[in-house]
Amino acid sequence: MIDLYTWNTPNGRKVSIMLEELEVPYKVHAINIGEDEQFTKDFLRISPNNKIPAIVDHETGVSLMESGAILLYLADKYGKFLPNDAVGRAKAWEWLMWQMGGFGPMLGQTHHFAQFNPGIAPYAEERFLGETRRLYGVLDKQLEGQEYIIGEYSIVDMACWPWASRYEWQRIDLADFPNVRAWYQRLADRPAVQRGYHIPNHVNEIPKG
Ligand SMILES: N[C@@H](CCC(=O)N[C@@H](CS)C(=O)NCC(=O)O)C(=O)O
Repeated sequence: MIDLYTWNTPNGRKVSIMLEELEVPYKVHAINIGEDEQFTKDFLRISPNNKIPAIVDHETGVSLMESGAILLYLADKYGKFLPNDAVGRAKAWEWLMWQMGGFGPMLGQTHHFAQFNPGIAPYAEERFLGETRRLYGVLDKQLEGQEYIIGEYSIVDMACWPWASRYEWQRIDLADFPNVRAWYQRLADRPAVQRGYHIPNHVNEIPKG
């Protein structure tokens, strides 16, 4: 059994989507980051950086933070959603690193400055809205002529999609990025993505794109 510590955010949803895709049993522990539950002593023992998501896999005894590391661990453990060959795996790592270093942190800053605190820091708003738009352009180009980010459906799609599902907060019209829009809707149609999106709570419908 795997314990999943999470909240309804893009980083949390990456892991609940993966666990739903894998169809393995797991127990959800809601960590309400709006109520600072990520700072409790008990949670700190599991997630030393005080952030969700985190897992404890009781079968192997491992406790993990960082969504990218968790996705790689689960993909390796169950032998799914990651290519087997060296080049295929390198492409997966490349785009997973792109998500973890760009299409996540930059979009998160856009949420803070443009969605939650508009007008307070115009430079930051302009910078992160611009960077967000640029990153959508990069993703659109990568998806040209293929259904999934590295060709086959993988943890990379699961890592990027929850961030794209906040396109409204990022002032992105997916119509401007047709390949991203088709990919976004393709994933939104997957039952596992739909189930994973609503973990730990159902807070809103999945944006249609
Ligand atoms: N690099 C980390 C980032 C995790 C992260 O930023 N989690 C957010 C929610 S999406 C969080 O726990 N925020 C609470 C806080 O910053 O105090 C990952 O990918 O797991």
